[in-house]
Amino acid sequence: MSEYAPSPQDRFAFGLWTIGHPGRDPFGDATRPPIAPADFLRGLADIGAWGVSFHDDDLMTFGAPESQRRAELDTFIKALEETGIVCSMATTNLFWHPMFKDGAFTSNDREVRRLAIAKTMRNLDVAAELGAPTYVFWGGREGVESAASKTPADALDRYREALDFLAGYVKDKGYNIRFAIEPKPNEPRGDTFLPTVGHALAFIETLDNSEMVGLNPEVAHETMAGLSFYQGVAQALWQDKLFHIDLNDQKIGRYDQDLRFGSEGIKDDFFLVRLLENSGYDGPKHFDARPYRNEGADGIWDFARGCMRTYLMFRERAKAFDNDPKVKKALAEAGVPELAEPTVGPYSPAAAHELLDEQHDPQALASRGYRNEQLDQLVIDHILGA
Ligand code: GCO
Ligand code: MN
Ligand code: MN
Repeated sequence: MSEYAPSPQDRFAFGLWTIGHPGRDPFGDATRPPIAPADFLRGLADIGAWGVSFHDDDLMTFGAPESQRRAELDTFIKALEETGIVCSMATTNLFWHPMFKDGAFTSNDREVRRLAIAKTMRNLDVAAELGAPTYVFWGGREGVESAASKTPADALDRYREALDFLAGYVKDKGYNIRFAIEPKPNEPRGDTFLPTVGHALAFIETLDNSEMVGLNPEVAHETMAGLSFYQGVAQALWQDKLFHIDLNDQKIGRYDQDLRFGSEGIKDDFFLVRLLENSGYDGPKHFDARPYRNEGADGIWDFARGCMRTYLMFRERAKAFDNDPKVKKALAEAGVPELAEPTVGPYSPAAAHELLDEQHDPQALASRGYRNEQLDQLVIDHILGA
């Protein structure tokens, strides 16, 4: 057990809304009492976690007088200092209050849109004070049920306008903060704008300060859409856009489940951990998951320890996989290193001539075997510890 004990170097982080989730769902009320933010930090320190993230409303009561909000923040800052837990990410709650029912940055009501931007600016100040390097934008209510209710191009214009304005604010204030967009296909809206990693990557390129904006992809969200999270994260890394990550788990085709990391899609999770570990990604490993609704006061910490333990087991298995001579041989037989070789290099007339002069034997090429069955069996052998 102890060999999978997390340490702060592992950079495991949890959102204030995760472990302490009271178990409320659309069909039933809370099953557990909430945890005060300062107690939450002490719990995180006890289990060897490193970081914490928060929505403005998790920390400071929405609509309360400024003096009360400041006192709530100060209590949190004191607990951060006492526990050594790092504030690794901040975000805005733009989905809970009924005024956001038609969206926030993309609400049809201009006053709601202006309020949403101002609410984000105020929490960017808090994020800067707490030293959070990443600010997440999850478009909870940015979407539609009725396609007739918003012109998609106008909604995307308003989304972009908000992010451009907020990036301007961060630069103007001299804050050391980058933005990370968190795509999700649906829930709570019928259709959400920027539904997948691919949509978000393309959108980012249209922003004024695109270098400041990357992604916060989440296991559950790509999986809900039936996509491979591993492939999405790999492309985000390839484009230098993996700024943050939300780890949890999810069955394909279900409602948003937020399951303990590594509890469902074991094969994709194995490849994900291998990818993160081999890529040099040094951001937080942030768990955005919640304990089963039938857990009590002890069970919620079993859940949190389980997320980290499984990550560390995958890390160990991935290392063993990469060091196994049988795997190296199978990778070579599958041609994996060959794909890293350039195909034709940059264009030149000489290279084009050379290519056209080449003789190829389609029959011989077609008869090659790639031995993927043996390779994939080795993956399974390693995951199952054979
Ligand atoms: C969800 C999302 C949220 C966001 C959070 C931070 O499906 O509800 O994953 O948990 O990650 O609001 O932006
Ligand atoms: Mn989610
Ligand atoms: Mn999330």
